[in-house]
Amino acid sequence: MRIAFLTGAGMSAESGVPTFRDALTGLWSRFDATALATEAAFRSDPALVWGWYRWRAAMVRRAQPNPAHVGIAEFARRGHLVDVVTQNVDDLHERGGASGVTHLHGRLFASRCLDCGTTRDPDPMLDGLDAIVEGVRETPPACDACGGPFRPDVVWFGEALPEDDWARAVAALERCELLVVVGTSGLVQPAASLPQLARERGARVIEINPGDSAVSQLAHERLRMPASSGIRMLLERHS
Ligand code: BV8
Ligand code: ZN
Repeated sequence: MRIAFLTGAGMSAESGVPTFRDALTGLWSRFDATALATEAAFRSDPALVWGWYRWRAAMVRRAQPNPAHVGIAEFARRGHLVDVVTQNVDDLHERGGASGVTHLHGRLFASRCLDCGTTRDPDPMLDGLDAIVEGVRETPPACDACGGPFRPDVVWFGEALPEDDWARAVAALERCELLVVVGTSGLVQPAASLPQLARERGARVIEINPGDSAVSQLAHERLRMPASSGIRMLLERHS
């Protein structure tokens, strides 16, 4: 079967990675994530925002893929044609065994110069991650080429999604027979418009989420449970 998985922050909740709905803690507790994840916030306080991404990178580095990540890779091992499209910037799908994952909103473990796009190897985002503690402001490194600040290689609010990743996601959702939407509130566009696309193409849509979301009404079936239980149930059903 050709299966597409569209995932959000709830996919990594059982790995201990807070969702975007979960309140921020410590230094960032007075901010909401959607405000911090903007170029304006970075320009007004680079050390605050860079520090936030470095902390998230350190936390994800310490986290492990959960049974839902591993279960999605199992579908491919069983011969299904699987496309994974994620809003998450973590690497837990890949560490769970999935290949060819489309990251709609970029990646945590990479950075580039805000002004000229220059990258650096080794990537400064990875530098000394094990020593990163929560709630620390950190000045982003300066670009060797233009002196501009390095920024995380993620898509901030108000920024366009990478065209090639978006095109891959649309193609995956248009050709799937089954779409499994896992752990997203369905509030962020244009990602939240993808389930409609699959449904219009005749795909069966199943949602896995303990709570209601903005895409629930698009689902033929709603599994009101955590990702790990929902993926296990579907694996048993498609064994
Ligand atoms: C753009 C990377 C234009 C950074 C992210 C008004 C109306 C409509 C749209 C807009 C609007 N105003 C602005 C917009 C556009 C905006 C948008 O949609 N805003 C929303 C908030 C209204 N979109 C943009 O800005 C996009 N760009 O529009 O550009 C443009 C176009 C052309 C040219 C120039 C410009 C860019 C959007 C991407 C932003 N970057 N991430 C970073 O990570 O720091 S978005 C980020 O937030 C995540 O990637 C993710 O997409 C989103 C969080 O949502 P979820 O993943 O769904 O997570 P959430 O916490 O919300 O929910 C968790 C769910 O899991 C819950 O439902 C919960 O019940 C469930 N759950 C919990 N535990 C479990 C579980 N499920 C299963 N198992 C569990 N155990
Ligand atoms: Zn530069």
